[in-house]
Amino acid sequence: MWKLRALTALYRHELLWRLRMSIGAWLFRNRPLGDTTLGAVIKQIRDVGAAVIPGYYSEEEMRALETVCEEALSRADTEAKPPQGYRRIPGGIRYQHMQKRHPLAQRFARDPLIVALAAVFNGKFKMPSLMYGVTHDGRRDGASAERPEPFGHHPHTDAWYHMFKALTPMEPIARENGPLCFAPGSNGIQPEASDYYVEMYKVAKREPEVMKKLKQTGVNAGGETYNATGMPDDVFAAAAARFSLAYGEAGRGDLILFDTRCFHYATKLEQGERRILWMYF
Ligand SMILES: O=C(O)CCC(=O)C(=O)O
Ligand SMILES: [Fe+2]
Repeated sequence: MWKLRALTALYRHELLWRLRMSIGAWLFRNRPLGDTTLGAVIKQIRDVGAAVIPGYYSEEEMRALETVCEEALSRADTEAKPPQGYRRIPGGIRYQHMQKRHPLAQRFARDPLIVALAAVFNGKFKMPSLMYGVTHDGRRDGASAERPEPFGHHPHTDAWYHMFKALTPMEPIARENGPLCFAPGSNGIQPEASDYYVEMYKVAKREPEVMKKLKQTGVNAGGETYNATGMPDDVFAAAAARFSLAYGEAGRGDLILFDTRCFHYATKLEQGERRILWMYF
C-alpha cells in the first residue's frame, strides 16, 4: 500500500516538475544570467541537477554576509539556551533559520532571481530560509578537536522529491575543504533506488514504523529526518558508475544551484574551513 502510494506520488511529481522546468527554460531562454541565460541554467538543473553562476555576489556583499553570519554565531554561543536551529558537532556548526534573529541577512533571502528560480522548481512562490554552515578543522572547538564525519556524510538524497537549494561559499571550496560529492544526472528517477524513494516518502509522511526505527538508531537527532535513512551502498555505487562522480568545487561568492535529489554526500574536510550560506525553500 505504502509502495503504491509512494510510487504514484513519485511519478506524478516527476511529470509535473519536468513540465515546469521545461516551460521555465523556454520562458527565460533570453533572460541573461552571467555569461549564459536563466533558461539554460534551468535546463542544466533539470538535466544535471546542479549549476554554478560564478561571481554572483560582489566582494562587498560577501563581506556583509560574513559579518552578519559570524555575529549570529558569536551571539548564539553566548546565550544561556542555544537558539532554535543552532547545532554544533565537533568540526561543524549549523544555524538554521538564522534570518529570523538577524534581519540584516534578509537581503540574501529576497533575491528576485533565486526566488523566481525556486518558483519554477517548486511550483510556488516562497522566500528561502537561511542556514549558516561552518565545517572546520577543529580550530573553532579549540585546536585539538577530532574531526568526525561531517553532517550528511553518508550517500543520500535530501528527499524523495526534487528539492531545490541555493548556496554560496565564503571561501573557495577545493578538495581539501570538504566539497560535496554528487552524481550529476542522478536527480532523475533511478530505477535501482525505488525502494529508497519509498523509504524517504515514508519518512516525509512520518510513518510511525519508520520513525520508531530512526529514533532507535538515533539518526534523526536534531530533527534532520530528511537524509536519515541513508542510501544502500550498492544503490549509490550503481548510479555512481553510470553517471560518474563530481565534486562541488566553487569560488567565494559563486552561486551554486542544486537539486538535492541528486545522489550526494558531504566529503570530509582535511584542512581549513568551509563556510556556506544555504538557502532552503
Ligand atoms: O554540507 C554539505 O556539503 C552537504 C550536507 C548534506 O548533504 C546534508 O546535510 O543533507
Ligand atoms: Fe544532503
